[in-house]
Amino acid sequence: MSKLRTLILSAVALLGLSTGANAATAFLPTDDFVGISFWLISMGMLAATAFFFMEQANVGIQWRKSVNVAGLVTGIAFIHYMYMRAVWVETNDTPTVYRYIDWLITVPLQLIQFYLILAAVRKVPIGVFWRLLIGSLVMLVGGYLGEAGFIPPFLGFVIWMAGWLYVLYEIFSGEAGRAAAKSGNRALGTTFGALRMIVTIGWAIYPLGYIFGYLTGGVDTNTVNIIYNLADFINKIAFGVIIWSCAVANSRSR
Ligand SMILES: *C/C=C(C)/C=C/C=C(C)/C=C/C1=C(C)CCCC1(C)C
Repeated sequence: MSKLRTLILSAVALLGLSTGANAATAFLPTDDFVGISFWLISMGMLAATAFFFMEQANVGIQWRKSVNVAGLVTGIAFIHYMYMRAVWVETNDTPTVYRYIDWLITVPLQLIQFYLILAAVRKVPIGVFWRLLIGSLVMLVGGYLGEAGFIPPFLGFVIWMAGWLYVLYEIFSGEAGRAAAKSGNRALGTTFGALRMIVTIGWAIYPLGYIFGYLTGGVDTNTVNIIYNLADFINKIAFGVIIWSCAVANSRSR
């Protein structure tokens, strides 16, 4: 049985090696720094995913959902990074469609985290969950329709901004923000504040990449991709780590 497995694994490995027909384009050149950033971030996503899922065992039961969702976000991003990396290394093109599919799934999951971490320490109305979900979907659909040319790009940008501002309102001064302020939980207050800063400042990196990449004369694919990759590191991995540390702090004090 184990011999058979070794045989199958070797066959798969050989097949994998032999499909890299054109070494010049199929492998990462030493001076392709954008490609290197794709590799680094994809491995970071893998490590973060394994870490969050393993840490399930070390947090209180009411925090497992949040730490789980953090792992789902980096896991989904990891799979997309494998594809984005291949598109970049083989064609030097921006893998827009993979990014948007990734955002379509991970952005709503991340906003739902605000609901989940509140729900871990107190009662929260379910309306908070729905408003965060709907706000994030409005944002993403607007952005995609604009970038894909179904509606004028400027209109897409405006819809994005509207959805984003709505979400910011909810987490700063809306029901979610007020619930966090009233929670009386120190670790939650700090965490909620840090996550809010990520959604405000960390997320602003994407439109900056968009402006530097697309709106400053010609399309600079290097800049767009390196900025988006860096942003994903902060907004997905660091975001998850902050949630995890809050979960650990709260589990210990119980
Ligand atoms: C994990 C991925 C995340 C958190 C992605 C966030 C993406 C954005 C905040 C994108 C924003 C954009 C605008 C505000 C204007 C139009 C261009 C976009 C789509 C880059």
